[in-house]
Amino acid sequence: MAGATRTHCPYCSLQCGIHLASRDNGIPELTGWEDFPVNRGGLCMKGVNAAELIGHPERLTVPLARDRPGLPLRPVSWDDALDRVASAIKRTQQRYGRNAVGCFGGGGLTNEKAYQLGKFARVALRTANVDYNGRFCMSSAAEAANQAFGIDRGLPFPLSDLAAADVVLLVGSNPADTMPPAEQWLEAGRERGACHIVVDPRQTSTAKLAHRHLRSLPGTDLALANGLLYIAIREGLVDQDYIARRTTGFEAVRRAVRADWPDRTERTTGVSVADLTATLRALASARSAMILTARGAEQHADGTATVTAWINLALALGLPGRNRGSGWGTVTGQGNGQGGREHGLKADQLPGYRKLADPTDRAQVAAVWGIRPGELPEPGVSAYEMFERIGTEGGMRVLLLGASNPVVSAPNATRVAERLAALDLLVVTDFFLSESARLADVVLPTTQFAEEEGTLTNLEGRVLRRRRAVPAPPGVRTELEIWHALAERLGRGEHFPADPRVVYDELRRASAGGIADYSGISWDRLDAGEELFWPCPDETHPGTPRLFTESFPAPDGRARFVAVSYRGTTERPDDRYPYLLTTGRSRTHYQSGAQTRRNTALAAAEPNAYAEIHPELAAPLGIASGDAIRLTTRRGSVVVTARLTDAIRSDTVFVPFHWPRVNNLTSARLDLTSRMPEFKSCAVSVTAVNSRVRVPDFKENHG
Ligand SMILES: Nc1nc2c(c(=O)[nH]1)N[C@H]1C(S)=C(S)[C@@H](COP(=O)(O)OP(=O)(O)OC[C@H]3O[C@@H](n4cnc5c(=O)[nH]c(N)nc54)[C@H](O)[C@@H]3O)O[C@H]1N2
Ligand SMILES: Nc1nc2c(c(=O)[nH]1)N[C@H]1C(S)=C(S)[C@@H](COP(=O)(O)OP(=O)(O)OC[C@H]3O[C@@H](n4cnc5c(=O)[nH]c(N)nc54)[C@H](O)[C@@H]3O)O[C@H]1N2
Ligand code: SF4
Ligand SMILES: [Mo]
Repeated sequence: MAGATRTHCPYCSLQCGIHLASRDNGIPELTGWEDFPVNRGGLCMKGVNAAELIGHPERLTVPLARDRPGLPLRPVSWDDALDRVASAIKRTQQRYGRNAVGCFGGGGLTNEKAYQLGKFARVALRTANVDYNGRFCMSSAAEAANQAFGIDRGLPFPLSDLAAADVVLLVGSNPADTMPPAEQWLEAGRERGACHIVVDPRQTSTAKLAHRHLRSLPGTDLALANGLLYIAIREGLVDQDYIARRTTGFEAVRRAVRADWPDRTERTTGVSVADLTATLRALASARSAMILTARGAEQHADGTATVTAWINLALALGLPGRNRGSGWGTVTGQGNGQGGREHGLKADQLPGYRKLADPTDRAQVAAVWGIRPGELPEPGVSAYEMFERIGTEGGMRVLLLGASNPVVSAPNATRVAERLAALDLLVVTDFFLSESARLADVVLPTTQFAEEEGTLTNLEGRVLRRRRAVPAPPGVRTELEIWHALAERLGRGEHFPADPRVVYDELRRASAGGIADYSGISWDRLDAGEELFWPCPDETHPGTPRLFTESFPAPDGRARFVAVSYRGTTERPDDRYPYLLTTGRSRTHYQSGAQTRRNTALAAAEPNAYAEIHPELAAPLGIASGDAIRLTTRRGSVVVTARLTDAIRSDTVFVPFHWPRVNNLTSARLDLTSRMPEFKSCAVSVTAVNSRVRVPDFKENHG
């Protein structure tokens, strides 16, 4: 489209290409970018409607502050707002130490902003308390991939490889709803005769399109993967040659699964022996086969071990790096969920996927940052733990939060909201007054996608340019400008340039030689239309669309099997809480809903929170479709609308988390290594609600 700006959707990790063409009313026309190779013009309903975010009447355009707790937020000048924040930082750090001030970011931030926020925490604040919402998203898969392959890049191959896979096994992944334009690649495979298998307690849109649906019990994916590996070993279907040439550690895994015989796996997972055998044989006999995991498998207290079990199966079948259409991958979620975990926004990380605990990594990054390695803090605790420890010894008293809405999206959210309220100062940077921003003492209005320049890295590890199509409303500042202004007040302004291109070039230098090496990926190359996937170590390097074709990035070049066993960590149903609750997404809304609940079309399509329940579960309770029902767990309770469907297991309830209070239900049991919360399973009770009680409607849930 002539004269239109080529950029990307503000939402998920597919980062569909869009065109924004200016119009007289100031709201650009948004259309799919036909030549962009990921979506090829396709958009989902969230993307199609995203232009309404620009010029939205509820857009924040002036800083807000509360003069005392209990008083309302009122407009203040930028200087006033920034002075309040800077003096609280100084005062608090003097009195309680550096870690009393913390930062929390999000996977929607551009690479430049993710990098700069991580650096701001380490260099301007010198605090160990920094983490981000990717902890709630990708951390289990990242941990497992790092252990097995020595690298974590969501898909180690381009998305279009899905079309080349003869068999695709999707475990807890519902792309037909969560990434609809990606369906075209799966559809191309099915047209060629490929076989698709879905593991999900619900018969999702994705499962309906597949050839086989394994309706497993939530929280049992580890047992399922080990059970499939047992069958592969028993039937002599493991790839002995691949195991010998390309891996280490198989013997321990073979021993670990020796008791996972099929009828036992059937009892644990609810998947029949016939389905287990057919699934394994399909995977093992295909010329090319892919195993993809997503949040359904990963958001559990045993999420890391679960992903490890699926990677073990993929390795035993010789899939990673075998040919086009084979391998294991995790379907990254947020717009820059991938980049966010590479540039040092995570408590234990430095840019280039370096480790804060590693002396060499510290020295390298400190040199780029112009500080002594000893000035860098030690690794801090994970997202939920940071919230939990607010106000305690070593915990935060001042928090700078942006690009996340944890009051809605964090587990055990009542507790999180209570801890946030206990802060001396909460500073939220956003473009809408989200539920979390409403709790803030200072709110800083910032730019959104169509008003800013930068880069993001999509689920394939492809680096993309976000481009400015419209000017930001007067009074709004970019986050790079905000951090520059704050750093100046803290005496470290020269370390924090506000120009995204300058920040990006520093990011390239900081990542050079690291695992996620961006040094060869310049804005100029991207603007010239080059398709670049990291790692890309110099400006003549073509980038790396496919990893593992020759070797794995470990010192010995081999992938690692890691033995894991199913222990059943999920909160068990009992007499009081007789069902399993699982949570996830609807097609209509995005995440905490802060953006999509403000969209006219999307809010009208799905105005309020609902739960999917099976008619067999509903009938004895006297519940009909459309009734208000109360869901109660050991942590809290919420009223939602019942949607009866036989597409879900009759012992399981599903509720999307896009509305406030749903996460009052979920459990904050954390995975031992990744610290991922158990969003995807806990015990719940369901009761019919007196018909006078209404489900809170859109207006009340809104903002
Ligand atoms: N419409 C929409 N799209 C989105 C988002 C959004 O909020 N809305 N968010 C984006 C982000 S950040 C992410 S992370 C991705 C997530 O994308 P997905 O992982 O596809 O989404 P979820 O709905 O969280 O979970 C996927 C499926 O897991 C199933 N499930 C639940 N428990 C279990 C279990 O124990 N085992 C198995 N095998 N399956 C289980 C659920 O029924 C669900 O269908 O989506 C991205 N795209
Ligand atoms: N029960 C349950 N809970 C879950 C999940 C689940 O499956 N079940 N999934 C988890 C997952 S995978 C994720 S990723 C999280 C996501 O949950 P959140 O972290 O809450 O993500 P969003 O709703 O995208 O919040 C983004 C906020 O930042 C704002 N924002 C967007 N872009 C920017 C920016 O560039 N700068 C600034 N300053 N603000 C910006 C938006 O307006 C919005 O208020 O939820 C987790 N919570
Ligand atoms: S699939 Fe994701 S990136 Fe594509 S239009 Fe929808 S939300 Fe945007
Ligand atoms: Mo996510």
